[in-house]
Amino acid sequence: MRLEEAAKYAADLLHSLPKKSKVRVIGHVDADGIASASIVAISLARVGYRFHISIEKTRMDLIKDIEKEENDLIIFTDIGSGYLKEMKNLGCNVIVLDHHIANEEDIPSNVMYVNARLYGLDGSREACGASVAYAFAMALDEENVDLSQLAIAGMIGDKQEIAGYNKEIVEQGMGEGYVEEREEYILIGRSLKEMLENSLEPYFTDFFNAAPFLEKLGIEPQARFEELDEEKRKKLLSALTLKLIEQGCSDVEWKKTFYYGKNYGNLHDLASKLNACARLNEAGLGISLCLMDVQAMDKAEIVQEKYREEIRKEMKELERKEPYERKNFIYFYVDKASLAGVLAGLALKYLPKFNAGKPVFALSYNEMIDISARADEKMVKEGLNLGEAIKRAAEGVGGIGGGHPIAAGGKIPKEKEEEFLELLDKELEK
Ligand SMILES: [Mn+2]
Repeated sequence: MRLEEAAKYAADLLHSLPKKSKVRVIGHVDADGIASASIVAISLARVGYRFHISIEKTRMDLIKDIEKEENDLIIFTDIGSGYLKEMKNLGCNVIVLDHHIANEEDIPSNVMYVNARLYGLDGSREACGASVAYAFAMALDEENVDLSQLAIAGMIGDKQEIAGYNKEIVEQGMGEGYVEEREEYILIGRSLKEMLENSLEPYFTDFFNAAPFLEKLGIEPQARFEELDEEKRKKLLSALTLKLIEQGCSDVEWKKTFYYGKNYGNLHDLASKLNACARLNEAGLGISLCLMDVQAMDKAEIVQEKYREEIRKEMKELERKEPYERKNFIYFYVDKASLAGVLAGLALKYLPKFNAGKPVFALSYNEMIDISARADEKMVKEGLNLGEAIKRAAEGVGGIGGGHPIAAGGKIPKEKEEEFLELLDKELEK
C-alpha cells in the first residue's frame, strides 16, 4: 500500500463521523509538529469539523491525561508512535499521522496508524510528520494542495531531504503555483557585520565583533553581501570557508536552494519561527502563524529573535567551556532543556572542542535529567543510531528515550546519571 492510500482510509474514517463530532488534534512540540497539526486543523475546518488542538512534549503521562477527556476522534500528528499500546485506553477512534520509529505489533484495534515508514518511505529523510499530515489533507480534498507550503516548513524543521514523498509534495506545490524554488546566497539580507555576528548556521567562533575581520579583507562592515562585486564576494567566501575549516567544519554551502510559499514567504524562515515558538512555549502562536493570523507574524518575529539571542548567548559560553568526554561520546550541561538539542548540534558542527568524531549529548537538570543528542551523517552512515541507543540506555535506568539515528532525546531520573552514562557508552560501542 502507498502512503496516499493509507491516508485515504484515515480520511474515510473522519468522513464516517458526524460533523458535530469532537475532534482532538495533538501535535508534537517542534516546527514539524506545529506545521502538521496546522495542516490537519486547516483541512478539518475546510470540511466543516470542529476541533481542539494542543501541542505536546513527549512525556510519560500524555495518554493518561487525554484519557480524561471526551473525544470522538483523536488525531496525533508527528507524535504518538511511542504510545501505541496505551492508546487502546483512549476509548475512541484514533488516527496517528507520524514518521517516527514504532513497534507495529503494539497497534490496538481503535488506532488507524499511518506512518510513512510502513509504506516504503525513509521516515528520517523522505517524509516528516507534516508530509504525512499533508497526505491526509489531500485525501480529504485535493484543493488542500496549498498546504504543501506548511508541509515543506515541516520538512525543513526536521532537516529532511527533498526526496521520496517530500519531493512529490514540493512538485505538487510548485505545479499549482504555491511553491517556488530559488537559488540564493545564505548571507543576503542584513549588513555583513550583523550577519556574521548573528549567524547560527553556520556559527562563527570569536565573532563578538566581526568588523576587524571584514576590514582586513577590505570590506566595509556595513555593506550587504548583495552589494559586493564578484571579486570581493569570492574573497569573503574563501576567508569564511577557511575560518570554518579551522573550526572543524568543512561542508558549508554558501549558495542554497530556498523554498518560498505564495502565502508564507520564505519557508525556511517560517520553519525557524515555528521552531522558536515551540522552544519558547509559544506553540499557540506558531499555530496562529500557520493559520495566517495577521498579528501572529510580528509576534513570531520577536519570539524568533529572542530564541536566537538565547542560543547565541549559550554558544558564546560553550566556546569557553571544556566538554566532558567518554569513550564513545562527548557531553556537556545546559540550564535550559529547550535549547539542549540545538546547542548539541551546533557545538558538534562548529566548536572544535566538541568535534571529536563522536556524538554530542546535552544534559539538563529539571525534575528529571533531560537529554538531547546530535550526531552527523558520517556517524549515521557508519551505523550509529542515537534514537535506539538513548532508548535502551534510558529505559535501562527507568527513563524514556528515542528519536532518530541523527537526533534523539530522553529523560532519566536524577540519581541515575552515572549509570545512564555508562550504559550509553556501552550502547554506542556496538
Ligand atoms: Mn517530525
